[in-house]
Amino acid sequence: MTEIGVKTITVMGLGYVGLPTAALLARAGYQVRGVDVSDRVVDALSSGDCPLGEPEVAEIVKQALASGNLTASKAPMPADAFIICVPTPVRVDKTADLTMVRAAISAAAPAVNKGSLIILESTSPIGTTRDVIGAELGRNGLDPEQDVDVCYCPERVFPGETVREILRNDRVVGGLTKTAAERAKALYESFCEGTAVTTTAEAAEYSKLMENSFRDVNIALANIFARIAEDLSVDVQEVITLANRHPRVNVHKPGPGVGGHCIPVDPWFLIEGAPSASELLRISRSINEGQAERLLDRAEEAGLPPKSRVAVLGAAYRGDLDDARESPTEDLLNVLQERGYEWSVHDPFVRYMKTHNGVPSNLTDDLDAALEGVAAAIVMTDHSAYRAVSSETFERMAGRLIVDGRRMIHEQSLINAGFTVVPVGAPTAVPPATATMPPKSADAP
Ligand code: SAJ
Repeated sequence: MTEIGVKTITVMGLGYVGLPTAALLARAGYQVRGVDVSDRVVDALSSGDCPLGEPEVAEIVKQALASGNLTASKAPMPADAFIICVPTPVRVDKTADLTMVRAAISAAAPAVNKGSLIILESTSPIGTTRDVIGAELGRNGLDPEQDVDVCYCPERVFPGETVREILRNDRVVGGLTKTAAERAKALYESFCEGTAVTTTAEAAEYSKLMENSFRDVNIALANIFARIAEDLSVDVQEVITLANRHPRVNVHKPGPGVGGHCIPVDPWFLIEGAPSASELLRISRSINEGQAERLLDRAEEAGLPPKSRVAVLGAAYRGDLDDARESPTEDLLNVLQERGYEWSVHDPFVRYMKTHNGVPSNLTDDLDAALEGVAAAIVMTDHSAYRAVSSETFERMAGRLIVDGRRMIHEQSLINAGFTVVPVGAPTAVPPATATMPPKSADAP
């Protein structure tokens, strides 16, 4: 540990990346002080509890607190290293909001001494490490290249697999100087199994934005393939399987859009930095943002009565998570509101969903109640539980229309039971004349 020159570490921001990182560092023997602006987070940790729900994270956090190597507070203290893991959202106008990075470094800077290592992990526009972190340290009398070691090392965790991903993924470590990068590399390799690859701060910032933009563009391409298939009455799912047999082709999965805290946000940092060169990124964003509305358009074409009541299945942005940040379900709720529909949103895990412009989420964990009497069900999240929903469960709907934004449901058995199914990436399927007739037909579309 001494060759890294780090025994004490302050982690600024105890969210889904900062807290598990702090706990893993504590487990590796460092004295870690976690700092957060939230009373709720600091109070929970001070009482030995973990404010995050992911079981593996909760376990290592509780162990780290019990060992005494991890403590939490609202105020930064001097330390050998500082790691900043705070959110970097986009504003309504899609420009980067670096307020929390600025607040974190300005709170930490008075506690930074000569020789400290400062690492930014938050996904950030190119130049942030130098222009925000370095500049603030400069204002506090420290030369960011001579007096301290300043680095950018983007987090790369996949929610739901956080601990494994922190430990196993390779890291990109970009320094304002080579010495800074080498020191941060040694720190990460002291508690992670992955290799830390050194580069400049700007290349490291760009690599993170490139990774998530790559995914956004590829999902947009899959969604375009889905739209073509819908228009030409082909099933895209089968065609993707065929195309992916080619050794250099990997078509992604079409769906109701792209959610999460990173992929719908990060391309905007590149678009803002280089607007004329980023046309493909902008188009991809607009394709992915338009998927939810397209599902509703197709439901209406299939007979969804105007201004009726629908059940939205899934609030989370990805299956089997309790995370609804930037979820495509919010895009759908916005369009449902605009067009005068009523709805309830079922989710087995999400208990709270932040929506904008006063649009209510009407969230419930009772699937039967959500489906009771509605004109249609719209599947938005690939929760495993939705695979098992039977046609009997859907029978409590008043209408017989099911939109499958994830290709999750047992399409054929539902069609046989008399339901019309609108699958993403395939033409609308209507039941055969011999299908089981609905027990109640009052409001059926
Ligand atoms: N999705 C599709 N089709 C696909 C894959 C995903 O529609 O083929 C949708 C998902 O349902 C979800 C969204 O895209 O709504 C994003 O999900 P995701 O599984 O791609 O990833 P995230 O946002 O949970 O995590 C990503 C990961 N980045 C990459 O895979 C390049 C993760 O490794 C990053 O650490 C994380 O963003 C982050 O924090 O940046």
